[in-house]
Amino acid sequence: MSSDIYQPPEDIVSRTLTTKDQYDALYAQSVNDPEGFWKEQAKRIDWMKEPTKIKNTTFEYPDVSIKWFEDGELNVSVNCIDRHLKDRADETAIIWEGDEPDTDEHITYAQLHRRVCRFANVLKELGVKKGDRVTIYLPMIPEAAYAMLACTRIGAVHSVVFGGFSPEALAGRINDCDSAVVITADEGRRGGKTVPLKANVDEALKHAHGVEKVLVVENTGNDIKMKGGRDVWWHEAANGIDEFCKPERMNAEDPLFILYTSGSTGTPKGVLHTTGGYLVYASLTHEVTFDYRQGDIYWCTADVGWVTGHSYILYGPLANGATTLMFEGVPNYPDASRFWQVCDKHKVNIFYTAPTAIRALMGAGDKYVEGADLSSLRILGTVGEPINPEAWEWYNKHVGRGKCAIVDTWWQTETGGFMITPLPGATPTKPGSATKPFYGVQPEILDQEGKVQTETETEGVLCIKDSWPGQMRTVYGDHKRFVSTYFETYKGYYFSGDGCRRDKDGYYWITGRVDDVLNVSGHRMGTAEIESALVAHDKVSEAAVVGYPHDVKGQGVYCYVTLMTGEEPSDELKKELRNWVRKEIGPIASPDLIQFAPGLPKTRSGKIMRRILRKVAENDFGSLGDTSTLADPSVVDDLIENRENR
Ligand code: 6R9
Repeated sequence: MSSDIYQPPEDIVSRTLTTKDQYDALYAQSVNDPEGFWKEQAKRIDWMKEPTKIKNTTFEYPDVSIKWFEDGELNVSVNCIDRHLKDRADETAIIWEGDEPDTDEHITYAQLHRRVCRFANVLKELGVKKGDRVTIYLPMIPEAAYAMLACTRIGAVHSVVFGGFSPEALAGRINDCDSAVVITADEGRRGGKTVPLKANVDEALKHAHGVEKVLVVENTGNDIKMKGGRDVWWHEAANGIDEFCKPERMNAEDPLFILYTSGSTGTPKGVLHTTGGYLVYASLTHEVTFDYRQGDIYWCTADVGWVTGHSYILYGPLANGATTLMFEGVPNYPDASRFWQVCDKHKVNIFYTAPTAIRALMGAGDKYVEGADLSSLRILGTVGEPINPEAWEWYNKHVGRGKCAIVDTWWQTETGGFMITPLPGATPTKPGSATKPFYGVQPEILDQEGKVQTETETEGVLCIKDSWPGQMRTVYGDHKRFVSTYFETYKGYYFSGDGCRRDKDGYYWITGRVDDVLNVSGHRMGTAEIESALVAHDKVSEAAVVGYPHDVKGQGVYCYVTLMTGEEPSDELKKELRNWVRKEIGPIASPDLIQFAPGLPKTRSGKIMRRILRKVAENDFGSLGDTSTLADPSVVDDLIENRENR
């Protein structure tokens, strides 16, 4: 734990939205009088019908129910676009920066309005109605934003699937939410390579039978196959279509989007967010945590396929009338100076990225960042995993040049927006700590038995005591799973799945997942998903997957694989299995290390003892703990002897 404390930079304090005193007062109000606090905050968005009921929530097991602003009516696209037209029609809503350094586009709010309306009208022509689910499998091009906003315009529920997911993963997500329409592009571009998105959709649709229409955006222009009657080119469908689309009146609790995320068991869960509470929360957290000022150029480097892209590329910033930068490329293409060149090119004021990117760029050498000016930067954010103090210090010194505020924002797909984070002008920071709770958020640390830890300085699992408006409402189609995943183990609390330490100053330090979820380069994946991909290979009889510390990715994927009788271990087969997992799930789940193990450590009841597998993967043999309950303790020696070396 780093003991350094950094005071908010003078320049920021002198003109901040939120001073320390204001934070203290508002935080106190937000937890003492949530009704009053959120009634006031709800005014930041435009309602077609103002809510009179503010909060109606209970974490009481098993009757968990979460409703915010439940009699309010609104439309998200109106809040993100139309309401800015009066004053800011010709200001830039989206700066798009392409994969190649010489490609970019500025899209004004007026243009965004026309394009989203046209997109919405095309969806209507394809038969999409309020409440229908639409799967979006697009690269980071402006059409991804148009498609998402178009869904909100007509009340359709989008499910964005990250373009790096495989056809199999895509098919599972299409089927789970019953999408009849998929929006994709011919191909994507990333780091100078193309991604065969349409071909992946074709492959996925062999296993997803409910899809009637595929809307295809022409992006690279390379040849692809179009299936008659099913596939429709966006530019053909949009030809001559009306440039106005009347926004649908939505209830605050109508579903807004589904986003699939990994848990410790089974298939990914469809996290469902609803309309009113989510938008209030995304817009408030964006403004306050980034100390956002009208006119700022704001860049979040995430992909819209993740929640960070939803809340902090699209909905939060656009609801606030910001200029949001959307980047198609990757941090190290053409070289490791790309991020910094983009910051200089567009005079970015607020920059938000992931620790894994910071570590990778730090590893590439200081010369890439030293050549950049970066004087426009004021606020730097990080998200996705705990940031190690070395990376924090490097970010502060080399990117922030010691004059920026750093906000380490802890939150989850499930929380919709920031939960624990510093505020730039209010919170002294400590490298590696997400610091203090956001308004309305009451973190509690519980021990394994579920006892709330009352001392300030403590460690345990991180739970949240009461609801906040951005909270997910259910797992799509499986409310029981929602209740059992988040509210069963620690009754009366939302259980985050993260471990956490609180220091003597009341600062929170997230220590990582306490369940079987890996965080590889800030991407969440369940060990169970990778295991089921491995055992689906016909040479594999059994597999167990754990994480191990990785310098750049945070965690790496370590796979123990038992082969079918008669199969010979080989480097060739390792390669085959690696490619297999990439094909089954996607490149982000690619195994880093594969160890062939004749047997896995199991209890007599047949449960794999992951604790031991983790220790071996971590190279920590000294503390294997009690192995006497194993059915065959000798397998452990074999595991240690044949450990994969990094
Ligand atoms: C937004 C997002 C959520 C998990 C979460 C935690 C980890 C995210 C973090 C962090 C430490 C931070 N996490 N931000 N850990 N410090 N600032 O990443 O959502 O993909 O659902 O992942 O990521 O473990 O539980 P999601």
